[in-house]
Amino acid sequence: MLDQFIYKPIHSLPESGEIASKSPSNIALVKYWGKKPIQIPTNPSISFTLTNCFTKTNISFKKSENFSFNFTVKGVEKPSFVPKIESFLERIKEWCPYIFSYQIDIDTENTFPHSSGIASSASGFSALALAVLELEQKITGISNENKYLKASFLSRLGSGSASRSLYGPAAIWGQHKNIPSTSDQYAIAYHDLHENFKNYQDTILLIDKGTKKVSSTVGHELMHNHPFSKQRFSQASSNLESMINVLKSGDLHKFISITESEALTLHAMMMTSSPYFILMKQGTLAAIEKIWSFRSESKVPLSFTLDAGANVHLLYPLAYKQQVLDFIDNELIVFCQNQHYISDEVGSGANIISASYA
Ligand code: 2P0
Repeated sequence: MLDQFIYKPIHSLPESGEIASKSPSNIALVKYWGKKPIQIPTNPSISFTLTNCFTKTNISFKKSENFSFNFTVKGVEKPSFVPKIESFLERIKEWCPYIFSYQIDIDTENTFPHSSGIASSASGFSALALAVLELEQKITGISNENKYLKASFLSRLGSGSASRSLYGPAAIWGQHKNIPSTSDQYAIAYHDLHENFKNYQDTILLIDKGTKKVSSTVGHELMHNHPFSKQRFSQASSNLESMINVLKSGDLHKFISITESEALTLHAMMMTSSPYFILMKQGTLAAIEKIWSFRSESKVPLSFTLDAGANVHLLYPLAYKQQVLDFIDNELIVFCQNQHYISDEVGSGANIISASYA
């Protein structure tokens, strides 16, 4: 099944070059929570790809007898990120041996504030993987379709949710017996969106900007021997199927109920694991209650979802944007640290900004 990702050079390696890529973050509607080695999900997931929260990555490379890499964020060295990138490069070595013929400088930049509580691993690894695949395309002439598929496969080896960031407007990762072409190895694009979901909005309330209390690695591990894991994995599979029907039909009522149930279930899993965690803050709960009252009074189809943290993602159709922004300013902003929230919307995935070779 992975034969399609085997490296088959037909041209010689460029002496040097520079590639810039960008890739957005994504927000899961049906959540990935639990994995097996190496980065194989224990249930399938689907996410909306975002637009404004993205990582821009620049790689410049020069042929060298000895492989080395240097990692910077906006030109400043970040030693704390190096081990993760090192292990990523080690994992992709058998699939992309050519990178070890170079000395590589990787510089990266996020549009969302670092330590805003928004994970940069999804956008970061997918931007890096796509830049690497751009070089591979130069050497092998693979198709654009395979370039994105392999970039998704490599991204997964860096961070599971990163596999979904390559494509918009939505992406499915993880094998599902009733959904053709799905795979545990990589994500596939999902395009069949009803008009209601075109340009769907995601406004992110930054309730707690601190670093995550539970790393995703630890979080996924909590699903091993979890008393409810079996039920959870089968629930996620069935929610994915229902969600796809909803995305096609435009049933906003059902969208709200699946999305919110998924968010609360993710947190319920963490509250019932051993050890247990509560990642919501008081502001998270207060915001959820306000959202429910607002929805019931205004009939605006506003829903929320959560990542593995305290921040609240508000999801709603573009047509209600002003009404929701007024609601945020009047009632929700008090729960945001430094009154900070991020306005985002569904987007089209990762792309190459520039590439030059010598
Ligand atoms: C998701 N999350 O589906 C779920 C929902 C957070 C909550 O995937 O260990 O950073 O790098 O594979 O992808 C966050 O976990 O985990 C995540 P790794 P990742 O988006």
